[in-house]
Amino acid sequence: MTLKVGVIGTGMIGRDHIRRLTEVVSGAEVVAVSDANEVVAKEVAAGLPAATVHATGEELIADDRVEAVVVCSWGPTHEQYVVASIEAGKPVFCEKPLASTTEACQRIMAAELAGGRRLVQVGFMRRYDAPYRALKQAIDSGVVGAPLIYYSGHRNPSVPEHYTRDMAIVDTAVHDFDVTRWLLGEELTAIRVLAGKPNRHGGELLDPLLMVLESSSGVLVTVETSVNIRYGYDIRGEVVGEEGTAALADTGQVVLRRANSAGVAVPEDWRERFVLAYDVEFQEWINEVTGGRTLTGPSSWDGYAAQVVCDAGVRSLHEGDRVEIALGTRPALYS
Ligand code: NAD
Ligand code: ISE
Repeated sequence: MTLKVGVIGTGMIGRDHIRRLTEVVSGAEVVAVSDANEVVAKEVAAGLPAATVHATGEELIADDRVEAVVVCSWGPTHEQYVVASIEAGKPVFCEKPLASTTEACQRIMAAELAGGRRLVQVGFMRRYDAPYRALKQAIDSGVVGAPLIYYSGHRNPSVPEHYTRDMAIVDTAVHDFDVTRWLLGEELTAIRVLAGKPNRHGGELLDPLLMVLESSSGVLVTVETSVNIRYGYDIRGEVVGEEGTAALADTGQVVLRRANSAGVAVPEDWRERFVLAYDVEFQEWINEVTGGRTLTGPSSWDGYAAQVVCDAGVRSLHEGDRVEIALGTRPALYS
């Protein structure tokens, strides 16, 4: 069976996911696209065999040919499309963040819970990345003992013009919050955000940021965001356990030794670093949707939990204090 997909938002990641759905993974066909910028949507559709261009995302969701929706528009627009997809009874893969406020995430969960079945998956692709899966396996196997500290480093060489102060938390560190919850199998309960000496390439941004979080069993988590670090896109992760440590391996294939140093190639951006994770993420989603199976990827609850941590982080950044995080009870649909 081929899953007929409609893609809303044909910007950078929308186009990359369309390439993935058409040329890399099996079992899917892109039959409709839509973007607030119709010129861009038409350009993308011209490269596809049979894709209709819709003037609005809502029109695309209502299209009878569209069996599942992929949302790749800007974060603040996610809620309207995810809720409309749920109301139409169509599975929806939504790029992160699930929505840009805690309340919007709660409205999405309320709509999904009213239907009684999981229809939403959030694009937290790190869960599909081979080094992260190996790290989780190491933690779960107990080889390093009980985790005590987790360090998550998130470095971008530069960020676009529209990137604001809070985006280091809500757009960038949101990945670290999700992957930490997943690696530790625990919720995060408090956050404190610290800004120190700024990177001169960062302009008005507070960059880098160091966040100190606590998990429900007391694991200390540090998240570093450095979004103007120039040398490349670099993702770090290390768990310190009672009996040892486990760290993500560098992704380069070739270790270069020159000028008294040894090193591996550093990727340019997230597309290169996580290319295989995005592929696996989509293949598993397509297999589950076409097989009529319960979704197992990041849920609305995961999107909500990451957003609650983001909101607390932004408060901590603005007020300079430690902020407690409270999620409430997890509905059975997401257990
Ligand atoms: P982008 O600016 O390149 O593309 C976004 C597109 O959405 C633009 O073409 C814009 O015209 C369109 N758009 C804006 N409002 C719209 C609306 N109301 N309806 C339809 N289209 C609309 O941005 P991007 O980098 O592709 O990011 C898009 C989303 O993907 C964001 O939520 C971002 O956080 C996420 N993202 C995730 C990853 C990841 O690693 N998982 C990486 C990059 C981006
Ligand atoms: C971008 O939106 C992503 O999701 C990337 O994975 C992340 O590294 C980057 O900081 C974000 O801006």
